[in-house]
Amino acid sequence: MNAPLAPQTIYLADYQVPAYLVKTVDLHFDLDPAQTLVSSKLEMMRNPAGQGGALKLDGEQLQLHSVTLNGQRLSEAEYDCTDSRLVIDSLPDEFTLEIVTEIQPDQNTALEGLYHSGQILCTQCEAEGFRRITYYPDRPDVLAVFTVTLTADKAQWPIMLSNGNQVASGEFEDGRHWVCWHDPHPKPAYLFALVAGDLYCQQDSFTTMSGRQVTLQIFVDPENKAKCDHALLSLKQAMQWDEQAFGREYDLDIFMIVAVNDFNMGAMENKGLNIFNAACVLASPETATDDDFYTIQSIVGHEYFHNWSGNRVTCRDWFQLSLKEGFTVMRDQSFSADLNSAAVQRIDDVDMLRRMQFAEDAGPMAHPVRPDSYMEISNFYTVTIYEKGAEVVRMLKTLAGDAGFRRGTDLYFARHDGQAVTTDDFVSAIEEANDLDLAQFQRWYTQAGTPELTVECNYNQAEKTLTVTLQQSCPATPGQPEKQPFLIPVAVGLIGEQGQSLPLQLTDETQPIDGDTRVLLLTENQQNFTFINLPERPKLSVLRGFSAPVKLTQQRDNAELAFMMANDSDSFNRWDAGQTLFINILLALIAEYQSGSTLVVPELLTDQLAAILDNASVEPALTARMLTLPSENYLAAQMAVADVDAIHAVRSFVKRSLAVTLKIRFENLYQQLHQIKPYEFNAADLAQRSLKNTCLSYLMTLTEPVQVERCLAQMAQANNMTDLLAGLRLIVDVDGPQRQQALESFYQQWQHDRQVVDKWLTVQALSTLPGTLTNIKSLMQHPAFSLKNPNNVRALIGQFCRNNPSQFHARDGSGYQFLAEQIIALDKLNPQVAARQLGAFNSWRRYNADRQKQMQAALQMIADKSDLSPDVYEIVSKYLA
Ligand code: 0A1
Ligand code: ZN
Repeated sequence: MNAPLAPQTIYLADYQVPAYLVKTVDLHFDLDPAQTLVSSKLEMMRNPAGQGGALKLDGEQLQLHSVTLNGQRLSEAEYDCTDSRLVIDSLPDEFTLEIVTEIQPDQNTALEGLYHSGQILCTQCEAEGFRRITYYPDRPDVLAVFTVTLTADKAQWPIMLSNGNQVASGEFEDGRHWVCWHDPHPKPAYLFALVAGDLYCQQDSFTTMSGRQVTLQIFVDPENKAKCDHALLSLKQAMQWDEQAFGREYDLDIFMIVAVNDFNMGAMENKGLNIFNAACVLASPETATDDDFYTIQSIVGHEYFHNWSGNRVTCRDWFQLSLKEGFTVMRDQSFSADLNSAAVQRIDDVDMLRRMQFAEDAGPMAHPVRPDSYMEISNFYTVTIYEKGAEVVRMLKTLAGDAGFRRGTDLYFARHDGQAVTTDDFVSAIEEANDLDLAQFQRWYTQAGTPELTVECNYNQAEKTLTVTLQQSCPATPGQPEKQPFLIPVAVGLIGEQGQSLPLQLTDETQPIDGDTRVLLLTENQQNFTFINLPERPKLSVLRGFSAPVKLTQQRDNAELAFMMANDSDSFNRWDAGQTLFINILLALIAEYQSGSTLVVPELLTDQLAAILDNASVEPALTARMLTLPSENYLAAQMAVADVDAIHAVRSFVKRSLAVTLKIRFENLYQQLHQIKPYEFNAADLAQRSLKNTCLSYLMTLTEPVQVERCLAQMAQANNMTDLLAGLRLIVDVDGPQRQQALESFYQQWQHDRQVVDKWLTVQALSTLPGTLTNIKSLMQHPAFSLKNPNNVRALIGQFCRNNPSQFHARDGSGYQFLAEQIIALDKLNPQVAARQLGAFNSWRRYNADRQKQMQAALQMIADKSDLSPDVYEIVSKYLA
C-alpha cells in the first residue's frame, strides 16, 4: 500500500462550526453531457458563532473559469485553488461571490455529482457530491435557499427538474429552453438535485391533512410507463401514514420521483425531487416479484419520510448520519409493518440485522452507530448506521412507550425544524418529553460491537418463584478494547405447561402487570429479577419481538425449543425458537459430518415441521418463514471456524431429508396453494405465493422428474414474475437440458427489460452447480452486462461473492482472485461500488488457515495498487490491519 497517499482520517472531536454561512445560492446550468457550465452566485456572511479565518470552499474535478467578489473579477493571485479547495482570504462580513466552473457529466463514471445515465442527466450529491458541481461549503450544517435555472436544447432535454417549485420558464430562438426552480426551504447542498431528459410523467395528487393539494409526479424512460402505478400508490400511502403516525405533513406543492438506470445506492431523498435507482421504483406484475413490490413500497416510504427526518431536520455533520438514517429506517419499518404483516416484517428485519449487521459488528470495519472517525464517508452508509441505528431508535420507543415516543418526536421536530443537529439532540428530545434519564442509553450510539446477553432461570418450587439472571458483555472492537454496560430493554413473558401465559409479578409488587409481556431493564453487567406466585415451573420467553439488538445465549434443549416454537404467544419468538432449533441440529450434524459419521435428521425436527405444515393455513406467511432454514452464511457465523463445505453439504442434506419424509405434505400444500389468478399485491396473496414457492423449493431437492415437471409447469403458466423467477431459480440448480433451455427462453422473453435481465444474471450467479464462476466470467462479456452499471455489478458479481458461499469460497481460491480483479477494475470507474464489493471479504479471518491465506493474498493484491481510491483504501487497509 502506498503510505504517502493514505487519505486523511476525519475525527468527530475536530468538529468546528462553519466559518461562513450561505444565505442564498443562485445556480445556472448550461447543460450538455460533454461540458456543462455552472455559474453559482452565493450571498454569504461570516458566521458570528464561527472562529473566523479564510473562506474554504470544497471542490473536486472542476475546471475553474472565474471567481468574482462583489462584482469584481478576482485575479488568480487573489485566491488559492487546489485539487480539493478554493480558498479566499480577507473577506468582508457580508459579500456576494460568483463562481463559474465547467464539468463533464459524460466522463463521470463514479456517479457522484452531475452524470449521464442512459438518456438522462442527473445528480447524486449525498454525501459529498455537490463539490463536483461547483465550489461550495459542502457540509450538512450550511443551509441555504436555492434557486436553480437550467438551460438546454429543448428537443433533447424537454424535461428539466430541480428542487422546490417551478417558478419560470422560457425558450430561446436557437432551440434551447430554460426553466427556473425555487426551493423556499433552506437546505444543505447534499439535498440539491437536478434532472434533465426526455421523460414520461405519470401524475396524481394527494390532499394533505390541512387540505392542501400536492401534485405527485413520477418521471421514467418512456419504455417504463407501465411500471409507475405501484410507486405512486406507495407514495400516497406513505404521505398518509406519516400524517397519522408522526403528524408530519408535506410542505411543497409538488413531489417528484425520477427513475434512473445508473445509481450507486437505492434512492435519494433530495428535497421535493427524489431520484431512484430504477430497480427500486419500477414494478409491474410481469416484471417484478413480490419482494420487489414490497421493497419498493418501503423505499418510496423511506425517501418520503426523510422529508422530515433528514431534510427539515438534518445532520450537523456526517458522524450524525444515523440521526436521519436510523430514525428513517425505523419509520419505514413501522410503515411496512402497519401496511402488511407486522409479525413477518419484524422477522425479516431481524433476520437481515443478524445476517448482515452482526457480521459487520464482529469484523474489522465495526463502528459505533455514531462513529468517531472515518476516512471516506461513503463507506459509512452501512448496516450499522441504518439497521442497528433503527434498532436503537426502536429501543427508545420501547423505553418511552408509544405515546411517549410520539411526544418525543413531536418535540424533536418542533424544536429543531430548519436546523442541523446531532443524535444527542434526538435523544434529549425523547428524554425531556418523557422525563427519562437516557445517559447510559447513549452508549448504544458510542460503543460498537454486538452485546451478548446470557439468561439463566432458577425455579424455586417451595417459594413458587422464578429468578431470572441476566448478564451482559460486549466483545472488543477495533479501537474499543473495553466496553461499559448498556441499558438493555429485555421484553419477557412466562409460559405454563399447557402453553398458557402466566402472570408477571416481580418481588415487592402487589399484583401482576396487565398483559403477557413486560420489559426488564438491564443496566448492570449482571442483575436478578424474581417473579413470584408461580405454582408451576414456567418457561421463559425472552427478548420478545427482539427488544434489543443483542446475541442471546439461553440454555434450552431441543424439546424446550420445540415447545416454544409451538406455544409462545410472541410470534417473533416462535419463529426464533424454530431458527435456534434448526441451528442446534445443523451444527450438531456439521460436527458429525466433519468426523465422518453418518447423518440422521432428528425425528423431533421432522415432527415439528410436519405440525407446521399441518397448520399452514393459520398464518401462511409466517409458516413460510418457519420452514426456511438459516442461510449458509449465517450458519458460518455461528461456528468458531467456518467450514463452508460441511455447511453446504449438511444444510442441503437436511433440506432434502425433510423433503423426503414430508413429501406428501409439501405436495398437498403446494397443490392447495397453486392457483392461477390475476396478480395482486396484497398480504394474503403474497403469503400464498411465498409458502407455495417454499414448498416447491423443498420438493425440488428430491431431483425427481415429476418435481422438475411441476416447476416447469409453474413457469409456463406464470402470469407474474414471482412464480416465474421462483421456478427459474430452482431449475438453474438442477443439471440437465431443461436448465439451459429455461435460461435461454427467459432471456429471449425479457432481454429488453433491464430489471428482469438483472434477475437473470442473479439466478446464474447463485447457481451452486460447478462451473458457476466460468459462466459468470462469460456473462461479463454478454451485451447485457456492463461494469459501469452498478445494478449489473451487484446482480452478478455482488450476488456471487456474498450469497453463493460454496462457490465463492472454492478451495482453489478462484473466487477470491476473481473478486480482487473486479475490485481493482471497478475502482478506476466507480470507487463507491468497488469499496462495497469488498464487503464479501469482511469475515475473512473466520475461515480455515488455507482460505484465510488465499483471501489475505487477494486483499493484498488490491492493497498493493498504488492509486487506490480513498474508498477502497480505507476498507482494504482496515481489513488487513
Ligand atoms: N440517503 C439515501 C442513501 C444514499 C446515500 C448515498 C448515496 O450516494 C452516495 C445515495 C443515496 C437514503 O438513505 O436513501
Ligand atoms: Zn435514508
